[in-house]
Amino acid sequence: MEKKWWHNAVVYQIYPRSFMDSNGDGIGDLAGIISKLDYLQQLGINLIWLSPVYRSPMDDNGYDISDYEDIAAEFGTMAEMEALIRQAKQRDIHILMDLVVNHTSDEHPWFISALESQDSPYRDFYIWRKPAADGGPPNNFRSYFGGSGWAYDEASGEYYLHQFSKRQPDLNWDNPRVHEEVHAMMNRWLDKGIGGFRMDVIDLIGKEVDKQIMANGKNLHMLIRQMNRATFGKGDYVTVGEAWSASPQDALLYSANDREELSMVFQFDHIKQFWDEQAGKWRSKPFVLANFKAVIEKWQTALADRGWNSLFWSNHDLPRAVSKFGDEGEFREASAKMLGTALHCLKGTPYIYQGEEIGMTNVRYTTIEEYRDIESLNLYRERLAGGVSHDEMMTGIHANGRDNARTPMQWDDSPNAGFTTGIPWIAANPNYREINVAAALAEPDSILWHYQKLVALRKQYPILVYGNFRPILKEHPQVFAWLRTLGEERLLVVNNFSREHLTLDIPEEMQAWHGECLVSNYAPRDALAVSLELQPYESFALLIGR
Ligand code: TEU
Ligand code: CA
Repeated sequence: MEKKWWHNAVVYQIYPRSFMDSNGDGIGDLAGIISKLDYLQQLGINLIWLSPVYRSPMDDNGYDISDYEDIAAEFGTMAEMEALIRQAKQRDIHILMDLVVNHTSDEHPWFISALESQDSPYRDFYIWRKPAADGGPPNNFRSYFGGSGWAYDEASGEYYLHQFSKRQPDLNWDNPRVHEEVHAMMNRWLDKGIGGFRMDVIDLIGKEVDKQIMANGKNLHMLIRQMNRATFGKGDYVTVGEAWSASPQDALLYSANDREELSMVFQFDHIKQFWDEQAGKWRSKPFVLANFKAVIEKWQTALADRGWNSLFWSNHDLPRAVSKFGDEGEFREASAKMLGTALHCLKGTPYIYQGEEIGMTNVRYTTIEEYRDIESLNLYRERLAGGVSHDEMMTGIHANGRDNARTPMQWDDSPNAGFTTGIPWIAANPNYREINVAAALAEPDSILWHYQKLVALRKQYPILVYGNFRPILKEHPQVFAWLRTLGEERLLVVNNFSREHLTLDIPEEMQAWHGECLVSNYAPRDALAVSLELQPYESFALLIGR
């Protein structure tokens, strides 16, 4: 496959509101991020996915943009944004801006103009429909954030589409002028020296509204290819599209080398397997390793050398990795390191979500008033009105609510985890006193140094980047193991995803294998045998000698 500069890079996702507050207003900001660039350089990452910092009324914490080319006052100034790009690049770190163009904020000038008159030149930047015969919404499409996906505009007697909050009107990608405006904005950002884009719900921009086809519409890949050719395709940029609907076949359409679309996509099969068929994320199913293995094997095999996987446990919309896939109690450290090794030894680009590198956990606020996320707050109200109990909904929010990932980054054991000298916009997880960067830096055997080692391995061992993936011990209910092969080289990766002490029988052809242990969360293993006694959550990667 054609090699790319970013193939051995690791991405670190920053949710700016919660990363570091520099001015005591309780809200993270750009100056705070700049103050932590040395920390990120020490971790060894090369790319930062920066969640939105653009001007926004913050209805959805910045995923509702009112000016794509100015910075929200609470995050700082454009001068600070340009300083961040510059100072990151001095550390060989490139910024991926978050491109949110399925919708704007209702305070964007385009939408304000569209509301003023049906003759506005921006009216058909959005999606308007007449009421249904009964005067209600044009159809029964539901918003992801609760309620109808249509909002009524009194002045014109029409409804506009909003797949997310009613303050996030969907853009009309059937309108070529929308393409022109978005492409021009993207090129101005590329001219500022960014490294590329993360693309919010990119699978939704080709929607066929009247057929209620919202994801994977017929024009989707044409629109992305057009965007590629008009903007980032002119350089060696990194682009990752968020595609909740993507199958492996879709992912090849987005990311195959010859497609001139994106570098890779985020797919969510390993996330959705926790979601209940009826109640979705609000009734969480237990983690079943067999299902997880099947999903990872499917994706590793399908993309192989033809596309490129993104690899992630969490992001700003998802629960914390160690709480979801590992153990947040007795084996928090061991399981967090195992999850790091497992992810970073797969084929694709690993994403570290802020705080994952120190094993931050989910939060369990006791009242709904402590939560901030519009999705949780809206669905709490809607589901309780529908008869769901407070306790059931709080259990769902504790398991899968987005604020799990949005509590302040835990820098040290000072008040508010060293995130702010003021009152944080959302309360810090009380466990910051034990779980924080300062403690991790001081502990040679911490999750943090384990992550630093994983990031470095990717630069040292091409087999981690380009090695083929072949699952082994496929039927084992607690162990997820595989081989990476590149030419004559073989890397064996073994992960005990359970809290059990296990006797692992080794396949006969592998029993004499030995070599260099690249990484382990217990004593290094440099040789196999007839069987191995695995510790709880033990994981290791063994580069097999000839
Ligand atoms: O998320 C898309 C999205 O669909 C998720 O919000 C998902 O539906 C939800 O978390 C599952 O319950 C993107 C952004 O990542 C998210 O933060 C925004 O809220 C959303 O789009 C709208 O921009
Ligand atoms: Ca601040």
